[in-house]
Amino acid sequence: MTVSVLPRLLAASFLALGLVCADVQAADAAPGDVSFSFLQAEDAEAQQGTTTEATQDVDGGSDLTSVSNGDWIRYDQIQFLWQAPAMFFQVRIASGAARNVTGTIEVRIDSDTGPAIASVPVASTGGWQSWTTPTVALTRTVAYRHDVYVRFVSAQKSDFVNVNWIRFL
Ligand SMILES: [Ca+2]
Repeated sequence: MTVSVLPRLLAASFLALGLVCADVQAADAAPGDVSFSFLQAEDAEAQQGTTTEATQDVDGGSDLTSVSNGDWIRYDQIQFLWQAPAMFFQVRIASGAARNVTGTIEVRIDSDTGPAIASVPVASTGGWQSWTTPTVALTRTVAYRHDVYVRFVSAQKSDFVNVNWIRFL
């Protein structure tokens, strides 16, 4: 993973410097953000069922919390560069869920009813502020502009995950 992701990150960062300048460093997600920048979970354009709180993660700011089955967030018109189509989905998560509580983070583009292009299984990370960063391969590469839907799925009713940010690599 590291061997394949690193050159892509460098290439994507290089392209970004020329194409979008200071936008890449922006802390807040906004419509038209670039897919490999940090898309803050609390700054999604739309959401259902979630709230935000101050995070204890290393970069500070806020995280998305009170996340349970059926909740979702949406980002509008995210730019996936055609020069470096996204191959991976990365999400910064923490979970203090009980041992019998698990869930999945599902990613879709353009519609929230199509096939998921990424699925991240979630179980307790040891605490609601014990952060980890799983990375999964997309089922296909993604380029150009798309709305991004992130849906939270669980067979249990309990909250199962906190999310600080997402990005695509
Ligand atoms: Ca955040």
